[in-house]
Amino acid sequence: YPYQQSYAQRALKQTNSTAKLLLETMERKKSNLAVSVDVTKTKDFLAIIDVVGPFVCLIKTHIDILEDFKHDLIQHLQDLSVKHDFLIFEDRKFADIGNTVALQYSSGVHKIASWSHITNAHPVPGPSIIAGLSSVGLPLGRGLLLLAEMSTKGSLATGSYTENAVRMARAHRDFVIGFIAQRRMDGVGATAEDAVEDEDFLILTPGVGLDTKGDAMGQQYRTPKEVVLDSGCDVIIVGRGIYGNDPTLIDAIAASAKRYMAEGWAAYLERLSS
Ligand code: 5BU
Repeated sequence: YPYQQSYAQRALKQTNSTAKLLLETMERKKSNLAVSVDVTKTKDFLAIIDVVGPFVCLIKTHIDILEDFKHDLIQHLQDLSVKHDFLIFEDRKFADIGNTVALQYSSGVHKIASWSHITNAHPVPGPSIIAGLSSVGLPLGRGLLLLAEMSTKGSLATGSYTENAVRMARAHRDFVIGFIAQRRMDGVGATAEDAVEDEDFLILTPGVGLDTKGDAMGQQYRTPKEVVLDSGCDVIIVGRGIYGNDPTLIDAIAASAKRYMAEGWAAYLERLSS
């Protein structure tokens, strides 16, 4: 299966330039770690990114969480992305009609498409959401992930919903590079006519933690080994497992990022040799 090949080999076959760049970056930095920087102050946000930067392939943002957002923050974020060689993923979870999501993606306060290599969308509106987002993102060379599954207890994104999400992605491979999911999606929901032998969707997986099993609001954690080795996912997304609840403990944050990077990469190497 393609996912048992190295990230470098898989990069060669990607047609979307962002998917290619992410896989190349993972190989170059020997990291399948994405850090989700969910803090409310710009100062903490940039300090965490600067300290975890060397250990990640990707930084995931919820830009609307920042209470002191000013647009010059974007330039700082982009400078850090160049300095430390990582991509940016705004976890926006678009979920509206094509026309509205195109405006939300291109415009407003945050102008997400202008700086975020990757964003994501709920498949709930149907294929028109991909048409709307790709009208903005494709000319910029961006990539989209569909939310095929979620990490939370009681998630409704299961069964035929997940299968239909994969079918939607399969029909839009120029822009949809993969999924937010908890396992591999290659071949899911395919019929005999679909040529899926070489299918290779990127799987980015939140709900990763080494020290706890969940939080008080339905989040569920698995270890990097469960996610990468047992479930075949490509990128581990870690938030509070790395910065806990004190975003100012910079040395501890660097140490945990290093630890998750090592665990994620070891699980990947074990998958390659299995
Ligand atoms: P945590 O601190 O590692 O629990 O943060 C997880 C992040 O991933 C957080 O930003 C969520 O919004 C995001 N997330 C998730 O946890 N589970 C999902 O299924 C999806 C996103 Br989609």
